[in-house]
Amino acid sequence: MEAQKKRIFSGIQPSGDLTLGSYMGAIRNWVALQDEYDCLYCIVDMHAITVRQVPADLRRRSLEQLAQYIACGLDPEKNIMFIQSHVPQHAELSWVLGCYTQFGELSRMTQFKDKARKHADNITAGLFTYPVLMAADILLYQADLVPVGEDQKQHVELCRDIAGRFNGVYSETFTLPEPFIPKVGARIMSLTNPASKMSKSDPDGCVYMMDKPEDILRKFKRAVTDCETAVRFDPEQKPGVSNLLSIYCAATGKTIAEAEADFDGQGYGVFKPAVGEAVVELMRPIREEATRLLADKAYLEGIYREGARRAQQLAEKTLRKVYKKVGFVAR
Ligand code: ATP
Ligand code: LTN
Repeated sequence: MEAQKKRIFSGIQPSGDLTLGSYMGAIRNWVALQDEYDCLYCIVDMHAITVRQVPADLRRRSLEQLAQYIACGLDPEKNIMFIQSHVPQHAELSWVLGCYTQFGELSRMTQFKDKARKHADNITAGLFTYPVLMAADILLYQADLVPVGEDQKQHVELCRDIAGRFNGVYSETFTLPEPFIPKVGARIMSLTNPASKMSKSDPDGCVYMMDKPEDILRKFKRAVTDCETAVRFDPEQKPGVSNLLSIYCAATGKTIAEAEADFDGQGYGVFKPAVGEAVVELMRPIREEATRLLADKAYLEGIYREGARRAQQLAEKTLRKVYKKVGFVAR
């Protein structure tokens, strides 16, 4: 009999169009892992409303995101792909887990602190408890591995702590998940401000997966560098150039040393467009395929409906166990 495959869960918020960061930090790994693992890939729309969204945009982007997942190479036959709000068990488990999470733990989350600063006029309870919902996402499916970018490591660690605590109070209930963070591309920085992460809800300095080739090239030509000319990897002294080198390596599969050698003695005038070209070629087939898929709404609907059905079956098993352990009367 074939050994049980390990399980993966990951998700992205439909809070903006997907970026080069979402691709290099997360989706690319999802594709690489889909054969070896039993995978669930989610469109986490409930997380997206922790900051204000325009309803029509949220709806459109959720569908676009599914098309982009598939265009990146995720096979709907191999993976369960679904929309978070279609599986009510996420909200249900989130409530329970919130009762096993400390206020102090949530207060220390850097993403909360960052977003609270950015949305100072709308710091909601949802934004604060965001990591609890994320823990529910992961624990509902007993995931072993969570492929994410560097910025999400703290949330996955909190998820482990919550799971460990629950298991300790009751008995073994949840699998403790590990973050899976890529070696190259784990933290792509903004092209206009290399001190901050490239983030889809921060359009400045962002390269979107669906950007046209000429827009991608223009953004790279304008990318912030420094006043030297040497193409050298040095994140402290040369954050802009180092970020471009990381992107170039992630796009071409070259090592940093090989990339530095490629541009030895050549200035930024050659280097920046070359990085742009590498990204254009990486994104071209994805953009074309996503555009094609988006024209077929019935196909996409079939995938997310079937995904939700399969996800619910798995989620319900865990939720029943949890409800029983905490002492709820069986329905
Ligand atoms: P938002 O701006 O709404 O917070 P975001 O662009 O930061 O969104 P998320 O939806 O939070 O993106 O992240 C999706 C996935 O992509 C996560 O696994 C995250 O770690 C990864 N990711 C996001 N941005 C980057 C980046 N700049 N570099 C590497 N990985 C990233
Ligand atoms: N918080 C993640 C999105 C997310 C997620 C998850 C990632 C929500 N639930 C579960 C992995 C596993 C983010 O990318 N900002």
